[in-house]
Amino acid sequence: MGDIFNRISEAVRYGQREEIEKLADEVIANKINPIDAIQKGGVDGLNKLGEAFENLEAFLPELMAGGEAMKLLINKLTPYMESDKSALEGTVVIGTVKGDLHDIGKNLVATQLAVNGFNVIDLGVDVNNNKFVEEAEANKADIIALSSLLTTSAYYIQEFIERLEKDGLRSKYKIIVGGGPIEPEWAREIGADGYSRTAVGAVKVCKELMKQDKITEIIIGD
Ligand code: B12
Repeated sequence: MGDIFNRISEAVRYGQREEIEKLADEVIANKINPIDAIQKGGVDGLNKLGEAFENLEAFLPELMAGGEAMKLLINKLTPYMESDKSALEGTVVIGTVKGDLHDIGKNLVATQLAVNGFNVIDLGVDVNNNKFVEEAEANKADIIALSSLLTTSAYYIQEFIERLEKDGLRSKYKIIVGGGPIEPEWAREIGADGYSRTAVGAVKVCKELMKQDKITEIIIGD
């Protein structure tokens, strides 16, 4: 099984879409858990690509090709994800914050929440703080989920929480944050209610958040 994850990782790292098509079919045919294929294969490949980009061994076109290959993998495997929609868990408004166009991780979190019974309103990328508030109010959201992959855009998460406090809306919503540069310690510092490094962990955190009226200590997922 490790071998197929390595092959997926390599195909994403080098943006090989045709290879991804074949590997996704192999995952489906062999009934391999699609989440494992995405996490242990695809995410690993993107991490390697990210490192290469940092070391000037890969450039923007490669970054884009890798992102596209990953999206293809996710699109092909999403219909095969196990779903548990026994009861409506709650409503989550999710988006990638202002200035940030990365949406692969955010989409994974949104999909996992949706297949696990949450009503998910996905605002897309480059979402400004007004939009998060407007949509949360309009959809009577329980949870607002913010994703950031850039150190520069992560600051808007902090600004968002401060703004909710100022507007007297903070206690109305549970806030969960995540994305590459976000560390759990920072999430705690800025007053978020939940944090997770993975999409599966995000579901657990959101379920836990729905059980509690008042969050006294941040809930950290895996
Ligand atoms: C693919 C990619 C791109 C693609 C994005 C395609 C797309 N549609 O998303 C493109 C080519 C567009 C891109 C552009 C840029 N990128 Co880029 N990109 C990446 C790369 C390689 C992978 C990101 C990814 O999708 N990872 C896989 C997903 C599944 O992981 P994830 O997003 O972290 O999500 C997981 C968790 O974090 C968590 N999660 C995510 N969101 C949330 C939200 C909540 C609420 C919760 C609970 C959890 C959670 O769950 C997810 C599932 O496991 C990363 C490197 C890396 N290792 O991350 C660089 C990286 C993020 N990019 C980087 C940079 C610098 C850029 C550019 C500025 C490059 C440039 N010079 O133009 C631009 C910025 C564009 C913009 N304004 O946003 C840097 C950021 C450095 C920093 N800390 O600020 C990185 C880290 C690369 C590097 N090592 O230098 N990029």
